[in-house]
Amino acid sequence: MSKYYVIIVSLILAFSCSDDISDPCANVVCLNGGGCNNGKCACPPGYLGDDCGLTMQPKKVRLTKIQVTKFPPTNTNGEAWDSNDGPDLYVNLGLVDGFSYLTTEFERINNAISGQVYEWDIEIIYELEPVTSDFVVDLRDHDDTGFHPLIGRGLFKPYDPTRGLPASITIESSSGLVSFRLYVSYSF
Ligand SMILES: [Ca+2]
Ligand SMILES: [Ca+2]
Repeated sequence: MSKYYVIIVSLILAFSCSDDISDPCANVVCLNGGGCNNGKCACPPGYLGDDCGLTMQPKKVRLTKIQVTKFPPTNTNGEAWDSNDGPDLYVNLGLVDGFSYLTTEFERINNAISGQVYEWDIEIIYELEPVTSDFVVDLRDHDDTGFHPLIGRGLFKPYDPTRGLPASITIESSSGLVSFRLYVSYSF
């Protein structure tokens, strides 16, 4: 065997080796927390597509926390919710269809102050289904008279493909005076 043959074979091996070690993920971009594996994106739960840019419809959307981030100090007539102190907040949530509230009253927050944020951790397992249905969330002032004035009402869908899969859903009442933030988790 000539030494030239050995050199040529060595050069061929060197080039093919350099091809082998080139990174197949060098030009691959994976969205939404996906990782590249051998040139292909491996997507986290809920995401699919070549670059993990598509969201999957969740089977379940579970409510974990409700926040009221904004409410007005008075009703639309400019009157305080309660004459001597702040409103006694509670939240109801349910399907819009027939206003069949799925929740009983969450614990009441007495004498709330407009401008502060209030929140309710959801300790029971509470699933918002069907996930693409219209839901309503109401903020009311509990009164001993038994009539509980509506402070604000927001509408939302637990899953909206244009929104993707955020960890929290922000909802404004139609007046814009009341804002809710619903913290959710998804399963697929
Ligand atoms: Ca009160
Ligand atoms: Ca009250």
